[in-house]
Amino acid sequence: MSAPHTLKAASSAPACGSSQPHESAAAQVAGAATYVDDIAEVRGTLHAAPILSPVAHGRLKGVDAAAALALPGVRGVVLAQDIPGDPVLAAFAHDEPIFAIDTVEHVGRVIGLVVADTVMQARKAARAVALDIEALPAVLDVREALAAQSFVLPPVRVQRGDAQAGLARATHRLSGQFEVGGQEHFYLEGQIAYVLPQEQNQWLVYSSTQHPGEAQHWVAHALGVDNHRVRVECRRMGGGFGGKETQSGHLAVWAAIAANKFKCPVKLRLDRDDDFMITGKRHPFAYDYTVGFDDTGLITGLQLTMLANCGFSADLSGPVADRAVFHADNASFLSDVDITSYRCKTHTQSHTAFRGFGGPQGVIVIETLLGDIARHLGLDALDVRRRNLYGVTDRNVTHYQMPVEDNILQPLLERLEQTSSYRERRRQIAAWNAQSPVLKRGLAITPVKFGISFTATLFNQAGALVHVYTDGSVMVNHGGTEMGQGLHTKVAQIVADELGVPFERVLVTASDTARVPNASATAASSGTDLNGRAAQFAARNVRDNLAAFAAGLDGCGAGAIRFAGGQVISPKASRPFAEVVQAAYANRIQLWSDGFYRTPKIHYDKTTLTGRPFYYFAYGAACTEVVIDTLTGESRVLAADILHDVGTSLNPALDIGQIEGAFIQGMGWLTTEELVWDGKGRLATHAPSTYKIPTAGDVPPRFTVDLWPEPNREDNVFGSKAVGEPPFMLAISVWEAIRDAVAAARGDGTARMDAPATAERVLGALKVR
Ligand code: MTE
Ligand code: LUZ
Ligand code: MOS
Repeated sequence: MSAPHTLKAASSAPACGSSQPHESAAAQVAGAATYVDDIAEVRGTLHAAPILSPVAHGRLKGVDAAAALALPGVRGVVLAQDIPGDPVLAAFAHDEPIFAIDTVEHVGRVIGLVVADTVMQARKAARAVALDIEALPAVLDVREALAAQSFVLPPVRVQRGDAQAGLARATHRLSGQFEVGGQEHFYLEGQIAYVLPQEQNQWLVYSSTQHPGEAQHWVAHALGVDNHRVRVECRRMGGGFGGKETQSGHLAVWAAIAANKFKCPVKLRLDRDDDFMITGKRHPFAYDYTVGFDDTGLITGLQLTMLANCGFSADLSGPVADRAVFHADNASFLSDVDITSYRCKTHTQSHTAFRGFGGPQGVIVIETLLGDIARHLGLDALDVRRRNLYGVTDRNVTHYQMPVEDNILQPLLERLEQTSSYRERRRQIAAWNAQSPVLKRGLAITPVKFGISFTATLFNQAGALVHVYTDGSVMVNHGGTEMGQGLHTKVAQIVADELGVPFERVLVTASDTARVPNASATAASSGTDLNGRAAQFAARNVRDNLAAFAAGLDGCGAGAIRFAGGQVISPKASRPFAEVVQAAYANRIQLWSDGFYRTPKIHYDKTTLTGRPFYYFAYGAACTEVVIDTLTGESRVLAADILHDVGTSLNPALDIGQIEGAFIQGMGWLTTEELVWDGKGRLATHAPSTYKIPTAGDVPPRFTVDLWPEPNREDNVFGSKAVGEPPFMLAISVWEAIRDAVAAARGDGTARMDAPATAERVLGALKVR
């Protein structure tokens, strides 16, 4: 595998702040980047396929594998009784059997595996397993779940001020219900794990996972061994998007149980349909609201009930639903607010992390209400959004009691309003719509304010290892994982600058639980904030050792030594980095170190959801123009102009790529990506034939991304801000622009609709009663 590499001339300029190409880009386009399924299989590797429940809720009375066992290549089946350790997954809530034991709780629930010589033999045989299941009544809808008090976790209520009084003194009130659909992650590389038994009850696991440490812990718990016997490695994922934060761990556990039973390496790779049927998705939400406001559109009171469809188990639903509560304000100061969040248990897949992690389900409510308020009052929606914006010196504390200290919403919105020619286009669109009976255009600017830190405070820690070899080359290993977002590239940039060496001298290697233990998931957009800092600290330790050594050579203070341009520079001499490293090695100086980082300032009370859950906020805004066809309900995004805050960009190309990708992924969530479960709880949309993600052709013809030119006001690595998730919510401007177009077509100042705004829903919303 010799990838054609374009080696850039080693530059002496700092790496941070420059658009270094993604460390895997060349290998990826050449097909030479290794994913789990590309790892050469060890002789004797067996392949597994899952046995799935066809029933949403039922008593599992028997599994008859005789027909499957008679098929060619089949080695056997794996069921709950084959689990040597705890049959319940080591997930935080401890509420999920690894394989269904006596009940099945969703269509696609994994009951066990068939293991065979080839993957096709295993998949065919899995379908031949006869299941005896006595169907029970299934809860398929969140409102049914609420009525039945069917919850995976208890409800949470957050209040500030007096919502009832705020509603009572309002001149206007709107109440209603509203639903937002879920979303399939649709990572290009499906879920996969490859487990290899090693000597003396040790286990090597290759997993496409955002959380190797969790997979390690889960596998060890299921096998009944200590964590140190399980090593999990992940070089990269072909996309994760939150879908490999916990869901990937299930595959590792299932494959490990099979590997244990057959004493052979076992690979488990799901095909796309099974991946859809088995794994959790973005949580669908339903809402009940009453909002009160004055003649200017200022919200005086909000009563909100959020119903999160969590599926059959808790998984990450607690922190997801918490984040939805934390983002129900988005950019608006809510003086008097009362939010109740229900974590509903339904008989569907167990819904999980997905880019934004509940944030989008919070932000979309308030932005929808602001659009409705504007239309109700005949005001421009941007003016109403501005009217409710967080202040800088007052109206600057969130409903969960966190002061917003870094608010740049006002100038950011002002600049986007100018650069997008919002007012002018508003007039043009009104004139255009007046002469266009069938096609109608719509326009919207929506802001984003997204809290950065894991809401589960303990996860905000990271470790890293930096090794400097005697030739001056540098290897970094940290607890984060690469899923395409460019984390490894950014960490390499940070380490390169800390040591003053060219970017090309730094190599980031696969994530590995044997190198950095107890690492958090790469999630909550905090990959660079956490691991970048840990790696910086590790590199700093090595640099300090080298500085002390060089100071000794030249008889100066260590503080006088600089590292830049591949040189170690003292007041007396400038020496190549590799030369100093060699000399330091010869003098028995330590050339490698660990680094550890924990996010400062954060804390909060888990029962009242009050405190400072976030280190800082990332901001942004998007101006989107759409056109809808009132005869077919189809919509297209014509233009999107984005102004987004990444602090001081570590890598503008990667950051802009993240912003573009997040916007398009968010656009898919709100337009064409519709998950449909039928009356029996079967997911009817389980392949690209029926589930439509955006394609290259859906990218708006005009698509501009500008970065806000100010560093992070908190002390974060290089002055940067996290970028992975926040821009996802910029796509809510697509939703609001579509509703603006719907309102233009209806002409009565309303545009009620559930999300996503599929062609069918848009047509439905156009019907004037
Ligand atoms: N970008 C790509 N290309 N692929 C992904 O899977 N995941 C997103 C985001 N950007 C993702 C992505 C999600 S959900 C998160 S939380 C962050 O990347 C995680 O990486 P980071 O913390 O390093 O930004
Ligand atoms: N909190 C959060 C979390 O804000 N984002 C996450 O991805 C997450 N994952 C696990 C637990 N809490
Ligand atoms: Mo991202 S949803 O935090 O993996």
